[in-house]
Amino acid sequence: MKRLISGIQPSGVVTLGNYIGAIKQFVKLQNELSEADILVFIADLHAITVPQVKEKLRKNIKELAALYIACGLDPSKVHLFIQSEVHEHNQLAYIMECTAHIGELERMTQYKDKKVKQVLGVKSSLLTYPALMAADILLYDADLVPIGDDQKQHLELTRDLAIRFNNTYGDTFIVPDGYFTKNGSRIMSLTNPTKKMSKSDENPKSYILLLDDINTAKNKIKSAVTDSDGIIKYDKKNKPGISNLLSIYASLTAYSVKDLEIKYKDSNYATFKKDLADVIEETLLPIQRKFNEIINSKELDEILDDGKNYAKKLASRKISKVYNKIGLGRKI
Ligand code: ATP
Ligand code: LTN
Repeated sequence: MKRLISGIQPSGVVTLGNYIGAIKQFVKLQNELSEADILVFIADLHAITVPQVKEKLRKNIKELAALYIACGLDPSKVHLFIQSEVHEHNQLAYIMECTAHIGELERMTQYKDKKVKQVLGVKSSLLTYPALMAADILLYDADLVPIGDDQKQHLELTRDLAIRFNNTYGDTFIVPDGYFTKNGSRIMSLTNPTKKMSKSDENPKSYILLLDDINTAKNKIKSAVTDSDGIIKYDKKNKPGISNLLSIYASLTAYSVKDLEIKYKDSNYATFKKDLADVIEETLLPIQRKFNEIINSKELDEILDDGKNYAKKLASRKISKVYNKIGLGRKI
């Protein structure tokens, strides 16, 4: 039986980028791989590598849980849990820190990008972040990890750490593969289409949040940065803005980018953007409706309790095995 795992940080409300690059893939895999064991979690420990406000963090955790379900994750098929409630993640993260080299952590693009934005000083956990991510994955012997393109480097490192540990202590971890969507693995910012869309961006016009007011979301599409030649054609290098909007459109509908280029051959950007804004509305409305139904329900807590119990069972077994391999404590 294949096992899949993935997580999202509750560092803000989920963006359309997170939805297309990650959550939509989880839902697709859940429906296609009926035999697979799927774990999805809220990566709250990852969120505190940069400063968070307590009340906001709690709200984001709960909302992310509800959004996962509102986007179509089926709790009868997927184990949904909160990372910090399964303490073995921290235990294995330390072992991964003892496996990783500082040089390979310093090479991570996400570290380099986020480091320069930290006005109150860079926390050491921002550097060791990939060790925790490796732990999240290896703790469960996951075979497949659905993620966006920006996490490719972290997954490569996870594989290297698994192989290194196995070579040192004997076969312990499964070496996981990434799973990426062909279209939409990197949705770009609406205000600067050479940068990825990110929920922690300081400019709210750069992203669409799944909980954005519908008209606000539609206006963000209408004011998205494009070029001035007016031709609706995918050309990532020379026309990054319109290419990004084409990727978004294709990811949310049955059209391919090629179909859209033909459909809008004789149209202008305003018409194209208006239609895409309608697609965004059709995407967000049912998600928001379901979100409002479950955000304050008892059911949501029960789902998270069940998920936690399941994850703990797997994680505690694995961490004992790892400690034994290394020779920590006494043999059990
Ligand atoms: P932050 O801004 O706090 O760094 P983020 O919005 O970049 O957060 P994460 O929580 O780090 O999002 O990512 C969750 C998942 O969403 C990951 O699998 C990641 O690869 C994917 N993802 C994030 N941003 C995008 C994007 N712009 N396009 C496609 N996938 C994305
Ligand atoms: N680092 C990821 C979130 C994340 C994750 C994971 C994804 C943390 N642990 C394990 C897949 C598997 C990010 O998107 N920033």
